[in-house]
Amino acid sequence: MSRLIFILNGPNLNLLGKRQPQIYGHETLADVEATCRRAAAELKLELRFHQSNREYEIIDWIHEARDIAGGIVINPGAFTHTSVAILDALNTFDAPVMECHISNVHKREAFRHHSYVSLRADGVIAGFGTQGYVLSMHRLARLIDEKAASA
Ligand code: CA2
Repeated sequence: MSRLIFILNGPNLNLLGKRQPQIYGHETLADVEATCRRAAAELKLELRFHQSNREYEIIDWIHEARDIAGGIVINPGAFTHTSVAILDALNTFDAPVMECHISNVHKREAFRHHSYVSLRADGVIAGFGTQGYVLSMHRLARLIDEKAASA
């Protein structure tokens, strides 16, 4: 099982730390990436970290991950609630998928309560702030370790 994981971020997450800190906190996406890279080193994972405002780019990264990655952490942003295409792409990926939201989407508007991605995700985390990314990585590392041990 590959120890390479992809962390994929959807639209507007490039603005993290620059707007709406009351919802998304003060850390920038670069801060989150640095934290994830430190966690990856501790967990002996290799990491590819991406963000895009374009649905097709996220789909292309999921396709790229299909042949090489042991797991995906995805915060699809607003595509969570709209994108059958991202769900379809994730359904072609065989290794574990963690869906991660910085805010507690269930405490927010009703349209955020439904997630297409949750139909595929092996785990979902919401409302843990940016710490949710590292928690998702720990879960992926555990699943990768367990799979390796049982092989
Ligand atoms: O809580 C999350 O992580 C979300 O996936 C974030 C999405 C939102 O549409 C989802 O419902 C929940 C929005 C990302 C927007 O990120 C911004 C960050 C800073 C300033 C403005 C937007």
